Amino acid sequence: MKVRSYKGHSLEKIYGSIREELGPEAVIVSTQKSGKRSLLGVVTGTSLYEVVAVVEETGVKSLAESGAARSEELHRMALMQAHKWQQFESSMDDMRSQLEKLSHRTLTSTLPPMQTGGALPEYARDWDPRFRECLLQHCPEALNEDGAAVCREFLPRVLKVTESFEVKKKHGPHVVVLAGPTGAGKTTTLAKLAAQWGLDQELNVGIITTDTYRVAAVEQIREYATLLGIELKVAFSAGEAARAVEAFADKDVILVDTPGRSHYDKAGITALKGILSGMGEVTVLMALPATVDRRDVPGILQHFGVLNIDGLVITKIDETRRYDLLTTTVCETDHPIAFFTNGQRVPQDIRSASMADAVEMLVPEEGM
Ligand SMILES: Nc1nc2c(ncn2[C@@H]2O[C@H](COP(=O)(O)OP(=O)(O)OP(=O)(O)O)[C@@H](O)[C@H]2O)c(=O)[nH]1
Ligand SMILES: [Mg+2]
Repeated sequence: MKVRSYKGHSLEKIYGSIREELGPEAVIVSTQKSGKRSLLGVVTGTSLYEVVAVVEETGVKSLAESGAARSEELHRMALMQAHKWQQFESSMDDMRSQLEKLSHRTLTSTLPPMQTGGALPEYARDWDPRFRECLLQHCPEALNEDGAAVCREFLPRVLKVTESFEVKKKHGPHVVVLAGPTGAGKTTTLAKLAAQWGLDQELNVGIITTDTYRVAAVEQIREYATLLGIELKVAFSAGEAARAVEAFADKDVILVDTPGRSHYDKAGITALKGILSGMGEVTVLMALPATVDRRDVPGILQHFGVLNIDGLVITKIDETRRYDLLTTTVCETDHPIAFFTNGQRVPQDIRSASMADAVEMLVPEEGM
């Protein structure tokens, strides 16, 4: 393992040097800021930063595991598990694609001509065909050219939202994990929830980050934690994650950040599952950007499904006006939408998912 210390006046330049010299796997261990202090203790003049970064020289291993042999054995076991899991997943993939083809054929063969013609109302044109089929069977008027009002009335029977996500404190802290694709908004959402629960509801909140893969990921969440005055623990392994949860036994709620993963990165998602397995009972919320192509939603939900998702957070709803992906999420999963996020501002750009919002997103009132 390489450990390097960097000094400079600009964090951006320091991170650049770390990235250049140690590569993207480097992990920031500490950042210290110093400067001349006036008599009243106020830092004056230009700040000087000292950043310590480490990187494994061969593969990624736990930083905190002290016994090298134990660490190697664990690493070897993890690789074997990942390999077995990949074999299992690829046979499942084959089965899934066969089933998808079959169900697609069955559905499209039963669709009446109206479904493929131009007579559908604007709002339903890009909806998941399975969703339209459901409407056609249970409330066909909802797909008439002037069916918006009927459709708005029917949608609450099929959409699933939490309305109000409750923090449960029955047997120790409620552990809430944010998982999902890269850049989906996990860390930002976590900071919004931490602020809402910690500041507005005055709950005792702790944050654990397991995202030790990217340079600056730990720094990003550390900044939020510091700003919010919330304790943060960094977990590099399943063992550390378990110990961090134990150490936060006095908290009402523990928010856990995870590294972003492409849904095709099965090994990465499996490794994440391993880390979470040490945390006991957890509620996993999956961040899914509203901007995602709805045709990618089945793959994302299937691959992240190994984490036992409990609910969805639809992020970035401010970045699009098309919410067809909601029709696919309903066809793919029973998990309710717990939150919508609608901007980059922490903490205000988040709200509990309401049925009224979900209906409005699919059939906007002005479209009537
Ligand atoms: N417009 C908009 N931007 C958002 C929203 N939520 C997050 N973002 C932005 O999306 C970008 C990525 O957000 P992060 O919270 O870092 O995403 P992440 O899922 O933690 O990313 P990784 O950890 O790299 O996988 C940042 O620029 C956020 O400000 C949202 O609701 N709306
Ligand atoms: Mg993040």
